[in-house]
Amino acid sequence: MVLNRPARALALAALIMWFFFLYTIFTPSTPAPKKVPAKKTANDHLSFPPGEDPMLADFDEPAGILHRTGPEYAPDAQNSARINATLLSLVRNSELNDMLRSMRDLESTWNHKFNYPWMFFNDEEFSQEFKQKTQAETKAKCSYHVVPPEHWDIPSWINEDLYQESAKILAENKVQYADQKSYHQMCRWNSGMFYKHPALQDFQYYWRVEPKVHFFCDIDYDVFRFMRDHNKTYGFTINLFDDPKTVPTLWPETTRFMAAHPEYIHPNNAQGWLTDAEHWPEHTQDANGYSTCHFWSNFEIADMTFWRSKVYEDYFNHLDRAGGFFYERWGDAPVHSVALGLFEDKNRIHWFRDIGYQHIPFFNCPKRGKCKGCVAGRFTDGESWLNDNDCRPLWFKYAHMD
Ligand SMILES: Nc1nc2c(ncn2[C@@H]2O[C@H](COP(=O)(O)OP(=O)(O)O)[C@@H](O)[C@H]2O)c(=O)[nH]1
Ligand SMILES: [Mg+2]
Repeated sequence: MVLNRPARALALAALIMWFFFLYTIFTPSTPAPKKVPAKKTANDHLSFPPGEDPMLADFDEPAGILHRTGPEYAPDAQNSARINATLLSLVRNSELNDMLRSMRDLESTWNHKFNYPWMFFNDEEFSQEFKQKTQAETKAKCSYHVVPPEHWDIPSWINEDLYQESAKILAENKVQYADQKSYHQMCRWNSGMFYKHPALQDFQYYWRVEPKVHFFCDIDYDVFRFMRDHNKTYGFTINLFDDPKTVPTLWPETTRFMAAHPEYIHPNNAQGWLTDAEHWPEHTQDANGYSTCHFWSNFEIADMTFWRSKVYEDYFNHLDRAGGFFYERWGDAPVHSVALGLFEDKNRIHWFRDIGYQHIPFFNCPKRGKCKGCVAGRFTDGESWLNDNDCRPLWFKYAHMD
């Protein structure tokens, strides 16, 4: 059949409209999630596709109003601009020198401008030397607190024989710190106890600081006011995969809890990040459904209102009764992260990409003029397989980069 020119044009237009119709019907209305390269081998070190590492993009400070230093941030300011927030550190007397190093970095990059207080916690009394030398590092007020035994001691329902037996098996499986009782106690305290300390009752926000960490970049705004002004619950720098052998029943216990309390799950949660089985399938399988992705909690800037909520209290009590802080080696990082990923609005979690940070062996090192001492984009200075532990691509896929 031969068509004349107007008929051909008409047929062509109809064909184009038909394809357009098919395209609109079959294209999903929400954009496809960003592709994350699946990990295929243990030597696959590619965390981000080439050119997509956000740490190699220029970034200075978060957008919006930021509060700068001024007389109202002087240590003894009458009408202080500080909010009810503190720097917080659980530390041993024996770690004094490492604590001083952390303080020096944080004071010089940030706190000498804002003078937030330092609060030190310990399961025993701090020595005079510890008190004198830490106070000498800052113009801000330091205070020293002993953790009450009821927050630190191993709970009565933990069976000592079973703990010993489990610790032996974990140690045989090369789980780090498994046979160090105090490490389990520390993880439990950081998970569900620290914010109950009487000295913290009037505080809402904290910045957790460990001994022997580094801060590389000048931060010129009040990060606590940033948290409050932007309605943030939790701020992190590094997002990691965990060793599944430390948490084999954390996810099964969590699913049991969720089944009993479906109402606790936030509609805008980050469950996909917690359950991704594509990026590192063996890990998710070994951890019985948990990707093991977690915010690395040796750095935390957070609002304790979340930890003090009934939702989190119920969750922590459920986990505590299940015994995994002792029979396994549940860390406060996965516990905090699972709770945040399920029960909090993921938009209330903030990546502090501008804060250059290191806790051996990992870094968060941005490309900013205000950083010195770290290499932009470097994730680890340890062996190259450690790069596999970078879980940020998953957080960005299932949540966001803000
Ligand atoms: N006071 C006290 N602090 C502890 C104890 N165990 C760990 N910590 C602190 O808890 C934090 C984490 O411990 P760390 O040894 O750094 O563990 P890692 O970062 O997982 O290797 C650090 O701030 C330690 O100082 C303890 O038994 N007593
Ligand atoms: Mg540490």
